[in-house]
Amino acid sequence: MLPHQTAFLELALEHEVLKFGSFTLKSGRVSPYFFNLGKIAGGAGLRRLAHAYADALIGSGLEFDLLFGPAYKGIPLVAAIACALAERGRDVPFAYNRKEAKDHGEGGVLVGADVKGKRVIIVDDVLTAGTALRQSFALLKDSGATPVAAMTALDRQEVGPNGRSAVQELTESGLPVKPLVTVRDLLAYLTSNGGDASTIEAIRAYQAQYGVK
Ligand code: OMP
Repeated sequence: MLPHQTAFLELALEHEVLKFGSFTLKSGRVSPYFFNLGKIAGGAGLRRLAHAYADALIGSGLEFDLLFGPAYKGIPLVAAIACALAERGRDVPFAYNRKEAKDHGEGGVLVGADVKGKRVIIVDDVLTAGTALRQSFALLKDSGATPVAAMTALDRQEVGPNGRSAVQELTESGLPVKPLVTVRDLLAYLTSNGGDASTIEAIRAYQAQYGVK
C-alpha cells in the first residue's frame, strides 16, 4: 500500500468513518460495514483527508483543469483538496452543484468556477453502484465539460444486479474511477493491523457474495 493509502485508512479508523455492524445500503443490500466520510468534520482531519486525495491525484498522472464536488459530501472535499493542491504550488479551480436548481440570482445548479471546456475530475466519497457518479458525469457533459475521471475515497468493489462491476461499467462509459482505497485494501489493512477477526470474516463473506471477482 502507498503511504497516502495507509494514512487515509488510519484517519478513517480514527474518525470512525468506518463502522462495523449491520447496515442497509441504498441498494437494499445488508452490509457488515458502512463508510461515512461525513464523520471527518473538523479542520485537522479534513486537511489530512485533502492531502491524501491530493497525493492520489498527483500520483495518478491524470491531466485535469478543474475539480467537481457533487452535493453534498463532495462540496467540502473539493474545497479542501483545492487548498491542499495550492499548498503544493498548483492552483486548481473547483465547482459543485446544488441539489435543487435556483431560479433567481445567478440561477442554475452549478456553483463555482465555470466548467465549460474544462477537463474535470469528479471528487466523491464512496462508490457502490456508481449511481451518484453517473449523475455528475451527465451533468458535467450537459454543461460542456469533459469529465476525465472520478476519484473516490473508497471503492466498495461491488457488482450491480446485472453481475457487472460498477467501476468497469463507469470506465466503459468513459469515466475511469480512481479510489484512494478499495475494500480489499481495507481488508489487508485490518488483517495486518490486528483488526477484529469476526469483522474481517463478515466483510470477506459480503465481498464473496456481492463483490467483484
Ligand atoms: P452509489 O451511488 O450507488 O455508488 O452509492 C454511493 C452512495 O451510497 C453514497 O453517496 C451514500 O449515500 C451511500 N453509501 C455510503 O455513504 N456508504 C457506504 O458504505 C455505502 C453506501 C451505499 O448506500 O451504498
